[in-house]
Amino acid sequence: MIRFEQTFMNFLLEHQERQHRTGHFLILMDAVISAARHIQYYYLTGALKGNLGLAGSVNIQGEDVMRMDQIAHEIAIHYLKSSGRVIHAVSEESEPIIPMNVEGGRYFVYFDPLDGSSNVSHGLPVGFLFGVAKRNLEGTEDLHLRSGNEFIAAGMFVIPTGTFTMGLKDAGTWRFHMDETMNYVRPTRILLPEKKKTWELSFNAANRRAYAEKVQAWIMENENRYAFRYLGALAGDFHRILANGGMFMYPAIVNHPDPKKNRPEGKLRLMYEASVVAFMCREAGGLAMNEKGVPILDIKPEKPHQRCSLYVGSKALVEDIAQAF
Ligand code: FBP
Repeated sequence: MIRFEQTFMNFLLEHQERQHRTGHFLILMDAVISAARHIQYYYLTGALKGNLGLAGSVNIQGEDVMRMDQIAHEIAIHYLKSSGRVIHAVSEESEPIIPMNVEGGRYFVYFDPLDGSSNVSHGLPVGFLFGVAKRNLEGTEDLHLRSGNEFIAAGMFVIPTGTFTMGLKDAGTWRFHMDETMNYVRPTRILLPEKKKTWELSFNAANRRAYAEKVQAWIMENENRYAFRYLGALAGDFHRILANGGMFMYPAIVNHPDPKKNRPEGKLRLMYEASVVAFMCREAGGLAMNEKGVPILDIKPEKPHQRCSLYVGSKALVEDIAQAF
């Protein structure tokens, strides 16, 4: 007897029908899923094909570009363009906004094609992060960059583990697993666990002496209460937080011994990293803030690649550290 699992696309079809919505979003998500599969294939074969090294160029953020960053970007752009549903896209690997079907498109897509660059050359877990917002169908469309609160969906693929997690506006955050046919199946609703016994803290401990005094003091006071885990890839670290609870944080770096390494406004990018995990976290019953105590989803982006500090996870813990801000 063959056991058939519910696929992501069937899950989304039911969701769209329940909401009496069109098929446009299904076509867009089919493109995103195809891109994720293709990126997974190139990452899994990266070592043998010699694609896990440097590309020899520097991106808008002034960081060395990995060959896989370029490959993942190229793949995502191909499928998003071919869907015909995208007005424009913002990618971590492209300084300018990428116009697509500006007149006929229906969605804005903000994405990080391969998050967790420091893990690439080792073939360790990385992520494909994306956020989706919709055209103003009621009035004139000014093409403004959307805040997380204007997203209709956001998700992440942890590559190469084959897990896909996605939040849908007012419909929760759901996890899917890749089956033997490379289909994402078995939708499982994710809610951050209330019980503190599994909660974890996740941050780059090497930077802790460069955080603001108040943040260092909060860590000193709380670090023995929770387990500590850090993968060095937001997608992987947030994947754990969604399952076990706790908090991932990438604070502002304000007094690093090497001033060039200071990041007073934070490191992670608002539109395709922080807002993406903040959206999924809200739909899973959690919270995300910056170091000024402003909810990440409320931050209106002025620039496509602007950075922010990030505290995301179990509401009580994020609210607790926000008391210290
Ligand atoms: P990239 O998208 O360029 O990889 O940067 C983001 C990131 O790698 C996150 O995935 C991760 O949480 C963080 O930077 C790791 O930074 P650090 O190496 O400073 O701890």
